[in-house]
Amino acid sequence: MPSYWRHVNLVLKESEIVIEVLDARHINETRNVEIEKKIEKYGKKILYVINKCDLVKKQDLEAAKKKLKPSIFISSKDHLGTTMLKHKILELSKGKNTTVGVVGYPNVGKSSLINALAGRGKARTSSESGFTKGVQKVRVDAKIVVLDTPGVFPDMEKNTEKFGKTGAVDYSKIKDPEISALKLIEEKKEVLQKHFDIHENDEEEFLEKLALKFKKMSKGGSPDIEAAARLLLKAWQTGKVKQ
Ligand SMILES: Nc1nc2c(ncn2[C@@H]2O[C@H](COP(=O)(O)OP(=O)(O)OP(=O)(O)O)[C@@H](O)[C@H]2O)c(=O)[nH]1
Ligand SMILES: [Mg+2]
Repeated sequence: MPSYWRHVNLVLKESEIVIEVLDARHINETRNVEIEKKIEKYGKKILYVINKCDLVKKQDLEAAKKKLKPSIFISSKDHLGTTMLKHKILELSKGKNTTVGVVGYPNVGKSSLINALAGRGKARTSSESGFTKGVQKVRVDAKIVVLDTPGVFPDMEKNTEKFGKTGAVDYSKIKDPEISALKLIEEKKEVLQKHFDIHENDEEEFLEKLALKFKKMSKGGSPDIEAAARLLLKAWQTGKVKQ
């Protein structure tokens, strides 16, 4: 078992409440069924926290609100929803001292959420996925201690398409970035067309036009599709594209 998983297992055992952080742009895709099963097995209370809400339209979140219970919507970046989150934790702990584990896919904003709760930079964050390596303990309130964990995805999962879209694998490191870039264009076409001001419906043509627009050319003088794909994933992963 990779050492990251060992950290996560330890945190699941130590915590009374477990927050699963999800990316508002990819709520279902960033759910980790393996972790959710373990939370249930250990009899811990789960709280879904949907982060990066500043990047999506409010109406897109309504369906998730009904499906995921209990859930809270926040933006760690804009410090929105964090007071509500603290109240929710205290409601679940019935006002007692409590330890809260924070788990989720790489790069969903676990460390940022902890900082937003603490009101200052206690947990280290980075736009690079896989940044948190071990467990960090942060007191965010007189009654609440939070445990940060490294991001993990299910062991069984080897899904390049999804890793690029969700930022689980960094845009600079991902192999075959075209695979996830093409999928992302298919799924978020209008948003990306608007963001890059490229009004092209065909996904491959879109990447070509993107390469031309940003002067990403390969040695032979043709559009460098791989470079364009990385550029697109970078903009998406670093939250430059608003929906
Ligand atoms: N737009 C936006 N970006 C956010 C938000 N929360 C976090 N981010 C950004 O997402 C990136 C990842 O944040 P981290 O807090 O390091 O994520 P993490 O889940 O701890 O990542 P790992 O430790 O690598 O698993 C950083 O670039 C953050 O600035 C948010 O609410 N809105
Ligand atoms: Mg982290």
